[in-house]
Order: sequence, then structure tokens, then C-alpha cells
Amino acid sequence: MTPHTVEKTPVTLLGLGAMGSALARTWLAAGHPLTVWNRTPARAGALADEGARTADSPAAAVAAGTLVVVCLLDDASVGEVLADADLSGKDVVNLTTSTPDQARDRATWASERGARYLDGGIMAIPPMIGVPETGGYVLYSGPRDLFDHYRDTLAVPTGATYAGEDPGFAALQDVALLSAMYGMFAGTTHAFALIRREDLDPAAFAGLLTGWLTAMAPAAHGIAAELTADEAPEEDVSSLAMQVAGTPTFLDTARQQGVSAELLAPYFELMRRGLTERNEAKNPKGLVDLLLR
Ligand code: FVH
Repeated sequence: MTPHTVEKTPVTLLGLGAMGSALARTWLAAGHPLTVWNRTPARAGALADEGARTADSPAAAVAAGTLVVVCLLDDASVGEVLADADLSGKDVVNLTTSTPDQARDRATWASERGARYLDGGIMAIPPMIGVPETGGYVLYSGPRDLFDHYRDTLAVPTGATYAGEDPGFAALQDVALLSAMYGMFAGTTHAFALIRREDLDPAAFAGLLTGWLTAMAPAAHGIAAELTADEAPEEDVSSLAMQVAGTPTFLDTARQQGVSAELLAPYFELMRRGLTERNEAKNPKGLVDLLLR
């Protein structure tokens, strides 16, 4: 009896930075034929030893298969790298972080070159790739049938989540999620600065910090509930009026600790505007619309 073997989809991968190299290893480990190209060829050496085929040029890499995954620094490098490649009949999956408009333009650009296109936003850092329990995933947007066709292959490195037909939706949600992350990093930076000169153990404080941020994260569901409700529910637990009244405590503490309030002040100003301009005294979540221009 002949053993039944399932052919794995060949993958071409352009870009072997920290993320591209991590992606590459998972496809190799899963048995996918892999062709790689990187601007600095030395970065492909270890992968070649692990079984990847290396191409001398982006055009040669693209010619090696139908599924072409791109993971480069930015949208400009995608344009440069693929400028001379024949994309007709190819399926391009671009995992490079982009703006929504860049993603939409790139979808049009690919279509004009005869390629189908999915845009991806990676919600993982390289150590999370190939480790499903970390909860990483990639948001994909573009044609649903194209996503479904490659879903199993795309899900090898990390989870694959469909984000809609609009090619800009993956990038938009990617940037939105990363923006929230930077807000968290800003708050964390300020918090460590406050304790920096004191006889407090940063590692112990980090434990307090992660516990508190985890406890507060579900507040996002409250904001979503308000944004989708016909009538804004009244917030009587942590009213905006109470929070604005408390801001001098935070600013005075920063001053006393010799810490710049530059990261905190813009959000405090938004809360103040929410109170004075929109009279959102009982509704701390009405701040979202104040940002819309
Ligand atoms: N690493 C991370 O934590 C984040 C997680 C979320 C997603 N991002 C995005 O993934 C894209 C790639 O990021 P990366 O971590 O692989 O970045 P680098 O290690 O800096 O590698 C950059 C690769 O891009 C190549 N490259 C840059 N400019 C050009 C160019 N003009 N022409 C050709 N290739 C270019 C670079 O090549 P080389 O320097 O090795 O020659 C690397 O292959 C990115 O969009 C993140 O936002 C990662």
C-alpha cells in the first residue's frame, strides 16, 4: 500500500528580518517547500541550511511559486522589491505593516499586475510565531475566497483571522490595536519614571502593573457598548467628573517625583474637554468622538 501524502503548498517569502525569519522556520518545519529572498543575502544562509531554497532576486523568488508572501520593513520597500517581478497569476500576501490607504493602493497595484492580493496585519512578535499558546494571529483582508484557499498554509506560523473584503481593514485594525499598545507603553513608561528614584523594586512593581492593566483592559467592552448603544448608558462608577477632579493629584505627583507629565497631559486635556465641551460628566467613554475631525 502506498502511504497517502498531502502535498504542502509551496511558499515564496520575500524579507528575512526578525519576523520573516520566524515565519520561514514554521513553514519549513511544517514541510512546505519554501523559496526565500532577502536584500542582505547572508540572512538567508541559516534558512538554506534548514531546507529553504534561496533565490538570487525577487523576480526569481516570485517565479518559483504561486503564493508570494511579503514581510518587509514598510510599504516603500515592498514597491522597490516587487518593481521588476512578474506578478501575473500570483497570489500576493503582504504582511508588511502599512496604512489602510497603502494597503488599498497595494491591492489595486497588484490587480493591475495580474495578481490576487491579501493584506495582513501581524498581531504577534517574532517569539510568538510558531507558538500557538501565545495567542498571536494575523488579520487578513481582501477576497474571502483567496483567504479560504490559503487559510491552512497561512495558519502555519500563527492564527489566521479574516477581517473583511476591504483590503484596508486588516491594516486599519492592526494600526488601531498597535496604537492602543503604544498608549499602554506610554502609561507604563510614566509609571516606571514615577518610582525610578525610590527604593522600590522595578520587578515587583512590574507585577503590580501587569495585574492592574489586565484588570482594566475589559473597560474596552464598556466603550464598545456605549458606541453601539442608541442611548449612552450613564457611568456612575468612575465618572469623568470624578476623574477630572483627580488629575491635579497625578500632575502634582509627577512634579514631586521630578517626572515630566508629557505623556499623561494630552489625555488629561481630552478628559477636561469632554467635561467642559460635551458635558460628559457621567459618561467617561464619550471621549472617542472628541478625537474625530
Ligand atoms: N518584529 C516585530 O516585533 C513586529 C511585529 C508586528 C509586525 N511587524 C512588521 O513586520 C514587518 C517586518 O518586520 P521585521 O521585524 O522583520 O523587521 P526587520 O527585522 O527590521 O527586517 C526588515 C526587513 O525588510 C528588509 N528591507 C528593508 N528595507 C528594504 C528595502 N529598501 N529593500 C529591500 N528589503 C528591505 C530588510 O532587509 P535587510 O535589511 O535584511 O537587507 C529585512 O528583511 C514590518 O512591516 C513590521 O512593522 C514586526
